[in-house]
Amino acid sequence: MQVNLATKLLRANRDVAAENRERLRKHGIVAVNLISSPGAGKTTLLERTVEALKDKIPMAVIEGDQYTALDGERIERFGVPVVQINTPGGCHLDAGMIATALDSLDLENLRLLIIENVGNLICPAEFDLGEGFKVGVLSVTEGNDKPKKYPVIFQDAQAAIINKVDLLPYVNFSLEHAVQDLQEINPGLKVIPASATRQDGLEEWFNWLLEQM
Ligand SMILES: Nc1nc2c(ncn2[C@@H]2O[C@H](COP(=O)(O)OP(=O)(O)OP(=O)(O)O)[C@@H](O)[C@H]2O)c(=O)[nH]1
Ligand SMILES: [Mg+2]
Repeated sequence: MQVNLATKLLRANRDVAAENRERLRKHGIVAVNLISSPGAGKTTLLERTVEALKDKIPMAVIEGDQYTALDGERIERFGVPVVQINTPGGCHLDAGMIATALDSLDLENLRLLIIENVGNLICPAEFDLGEGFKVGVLSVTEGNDKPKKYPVIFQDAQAAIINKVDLLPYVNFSLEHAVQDLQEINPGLKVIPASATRQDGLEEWFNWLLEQM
């Protein structure tokens, strides 16, 4: 019974995601679903991304968070449209939430939509939002075992950012090993080592994003 309910829920989500995807396609908008465990650096990466690209590409951000608007406020400072979605107790965004958020955005004048999912490496992976691309963020403080322990997001993603490489001298993490594991999980995955604070690897990330437009 429980299994059936979960299947129904995922099927209903998939239908709304397909509607979102079609709506975004009609408007020529590329949507990116940014997923990571809490604190891997999604909002910091977004801050750098918005700062670098907002004058080149009309963009908006959807911020998913369980309880606060803190991340939304961080992005709003850059003057791009932000829709904050709270999911009290919920560990992921779903397609219906994105459909509602799309209603409040000026889709005619957008080209890039970045969605920061709720910080969680497991639940968001199951829920298609209608995005064009999924990007997984892993940070070097999380440990080398994480891609293999939580592979679904990396299997489905088009790119993975290994963030916080500035901390490599202080943590027990092999970048080489992580790249190897990620590419074993998904041979087509674009892997970008980066530091959102020291700004390493960000040009490569921006260029990858621009190539998808
Ligand atoms: N050293 C270092 N710290 C970083 C880097 N990127 C982010 N941080 C720090 O990591 C912490 C969490 O960063 P956020 O960007 O808020 O992470 P997040 O993934 O958005 O977190 P949630 O939205 O809560 O899931 C903050 O203290 C950041 O300053 C980095 O490249 N290097
Ligand atoms: Mg965040």
